[in-house]
Amino acid sequence: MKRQLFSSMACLLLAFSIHANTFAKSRNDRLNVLFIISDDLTYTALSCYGNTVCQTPNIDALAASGTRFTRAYCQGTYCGPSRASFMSGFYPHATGVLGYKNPRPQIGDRATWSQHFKDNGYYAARVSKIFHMGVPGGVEDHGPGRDYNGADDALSWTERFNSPGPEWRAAGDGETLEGNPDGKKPVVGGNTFVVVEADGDDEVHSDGKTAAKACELLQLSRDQPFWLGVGFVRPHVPFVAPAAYFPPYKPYSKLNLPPKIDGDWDDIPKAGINYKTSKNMKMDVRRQKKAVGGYYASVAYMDAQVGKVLDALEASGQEDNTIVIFTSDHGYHLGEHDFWAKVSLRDESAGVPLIIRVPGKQPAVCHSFVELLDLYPTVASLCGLEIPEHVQGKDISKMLDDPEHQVREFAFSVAPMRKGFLIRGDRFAFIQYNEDASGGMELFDTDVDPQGYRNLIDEENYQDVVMRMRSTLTQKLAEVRDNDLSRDR
Ligand SMILES: [Ca+2]
Ligand SMILES: [Ca+2]
Repeated sequence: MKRQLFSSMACLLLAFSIHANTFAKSRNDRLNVLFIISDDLTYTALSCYGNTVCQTPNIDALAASGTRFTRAYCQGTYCGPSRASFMSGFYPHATGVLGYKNPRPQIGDRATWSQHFKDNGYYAARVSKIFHMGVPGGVEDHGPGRDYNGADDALSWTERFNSPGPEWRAAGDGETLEGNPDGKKPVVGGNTFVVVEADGDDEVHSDGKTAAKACELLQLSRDQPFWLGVGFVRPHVPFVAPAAYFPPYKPYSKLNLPPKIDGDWDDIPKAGINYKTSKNMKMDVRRQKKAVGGYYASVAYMDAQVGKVLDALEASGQEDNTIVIFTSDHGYHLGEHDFWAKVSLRDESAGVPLIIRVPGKQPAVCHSFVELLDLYPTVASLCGLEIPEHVQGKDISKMLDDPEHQVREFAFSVAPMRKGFLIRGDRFAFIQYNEDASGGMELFDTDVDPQGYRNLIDEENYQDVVMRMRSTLTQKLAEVRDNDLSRDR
């Protein structure tokens, strides 16, 4: 009797453990998501996008094993609006989130991208900057008790981690390039072009700490799939990296700058002259070249941190069931038209690098238009989750099987700071300032003028194109504004 009881209990235990195993297995069968985002990274700086000077072996390796998108665009050309958009699933003009705030007050209880995964049983975490954080101000290490969460959204995460670092105060050889023509200004903070060839190793700085924390999280075993966001702050200014990353770009004088064309600005409306230029930053050619070198060293340093995270993923044995995404919140000018930094709606600033690697899918290069807004629905679909009704992006997952697949005829991006709108079509790039175009317009024929030196807006032969683009923009804005939020009002 005793023996019988024991054996039936054993059966029960066995049955329970089989059930538990099946349960655990089915949960672990769900794909993990590793979302890596750099800050202010232009695709033009990456060797996998054709740069022959800047060295990015780790991002290149990821690109070679995944799908690299050549026409990916952000929805807002600086941190706040871009990040609020792809995390919330709404275009900037749908939520009214045009600045540096988190989108929660506007979106109510609608789930953000990571929150949707959290709600579906995922462990959702971020390390460092995913929603907006000021750089360097928001990540500068001011000691304990300081709130480093920036414009973050607590509901989006199971856990969140910040990575304070010394930023422009890092020990080393520093120089302020911007607004410093007589060279008398010390190294300063804020959104300023500063280069610091820093003492010490990777982990002195924010991104080194971010990589170390991400590696630690990847090594932990848990019974849930994960959605892990890893946000690097380089190459956002200040251009601070360990000195070891600088030698390939020195002497700075050997670096090339984009061509300077006489009269290039003559056909650009005032709002189209970027907010930072060689002229208003008072940067001579020496300083411009050093800005490029400092940017490249920051990119190389960030690339090395990406490598550590990808190595940790492989070492954890989860590479075969983890989707990896690498991108940036927007692009950056490195002297094209004597423009610097972000905000502009030209390709260098509105375009982003985008690599998506899904286990079991063939590597490819995809030239179809995609938007950062598409990541939320695409990754939800790849992981077998429903796509929430409010999400305005499109599922591009078919492109990962067939790189010829298309879901949109153009990409849409905005520069709220300039009341600027971009319709980036296959051949034509159209930019308009103010909804009534009172700030001017730009039209570039990228077939014959890929660098956008010649604004065709007043050319007689192109007036039908201008009309078509203007009406496309009006229609797109109307679509953006007709959404789950507006229908709720
Ligand atoms: Ca940014
Ligand atoms: Ca021009």
